[in-house]
Amino acid sequence: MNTAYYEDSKMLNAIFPGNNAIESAQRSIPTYSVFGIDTHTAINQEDQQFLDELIDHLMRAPLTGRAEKSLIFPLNRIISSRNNSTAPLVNVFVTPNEIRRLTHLCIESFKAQPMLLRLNPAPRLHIFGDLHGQLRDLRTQINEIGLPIDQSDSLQYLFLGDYVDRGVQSVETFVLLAALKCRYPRAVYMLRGNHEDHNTAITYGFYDEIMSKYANTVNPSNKGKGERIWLHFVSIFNWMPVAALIGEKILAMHGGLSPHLTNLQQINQIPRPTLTPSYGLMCDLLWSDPEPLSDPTASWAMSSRGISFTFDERTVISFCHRHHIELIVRAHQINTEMLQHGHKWFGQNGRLVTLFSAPNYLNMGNAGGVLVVEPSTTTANAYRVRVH
Ligand SMILES: [Mn+2]
Repeated sequence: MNTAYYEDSKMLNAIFPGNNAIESAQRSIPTYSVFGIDTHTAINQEDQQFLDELIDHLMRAPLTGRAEKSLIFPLNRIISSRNNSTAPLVNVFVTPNEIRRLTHLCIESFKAQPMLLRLNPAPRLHIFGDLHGQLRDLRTQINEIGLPIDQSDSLQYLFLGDYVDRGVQSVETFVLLAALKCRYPRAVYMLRGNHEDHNTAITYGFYDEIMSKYANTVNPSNKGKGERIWLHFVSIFNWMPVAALIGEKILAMHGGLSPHLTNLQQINQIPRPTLTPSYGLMCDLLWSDPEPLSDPTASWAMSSRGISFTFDERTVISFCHRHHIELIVRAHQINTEMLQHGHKWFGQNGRLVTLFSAPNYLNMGNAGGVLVVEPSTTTANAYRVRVH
């Protein structure tokens, strides 16, 4: 793996103007529990052991030699046209019982969190963009950064969604993250992407992956099993939070801003459980994109995706100014400008960055980007993008 570090001094100053500023911001954050982070979710010893074994199983399972057809499962039209990679997969199977048990823990854990998470970035927060079922790549990235247990409270993960679809190990990718999230509720945080939804994942691969892995129709006793597994995942999706406010300075979500967003507290008022609506605040947080607009008088435009909007840099700057936000971190896009480093700064002012963390996505040869937020109280505050 090729790893490079980027220090961006312009961003460094923009985000954390000085030690005093960040320290006072930290002082003003009393405890995690005030914000509804699920520290009070009691995980008993049996559940802990279950999660440890599941995590261990997924992290240690060997790779297959090469991607064999039988392991990619009967390819549907979308996947076969998009993924003909011969890279090895992880040779692992999660049982229906494991999924059932994890679903229960995971829903309880998400329920205990607000829709807008509030995190303190200290001491080290890693933010991931789209993953799309690439378990092998996710494991490599986690191995490089470390599991929370290895470094006791010294690192945190925030995942911005799109765990499923496109890639062929979406089940295992989501299960690994959900298990880590339940096992380490103060270190691992997950937001919902537009693919974590019944209407999207039924079309772009996840539903078909579940059916091919869990609905063996040759045995009549398996009737309905695939559907039940699918509903387990969808019921988790419907409880996932949609945005995170980090150190009161960085706002993170999967898609982007919304013309409906006038007060950050509106995010906490979105009712749950819910499918992702096709219009409105929640839809935009998961679906919108930044895009330079040709009309200098417009701030918002209809998205070419056929859902939600695009917004320009002036919208970003005025939003940041109004809500005292220094940086918006989002995912949801990969384009030719992102191939080399897996991320892209939007506009001239460095107020928005797009992350994409699935390397060689659909054989595009792209790098996967992971943002590291690292406030320091001893030296100049560090802020860097790590590129895999
Ligand atoms: Mn997306």
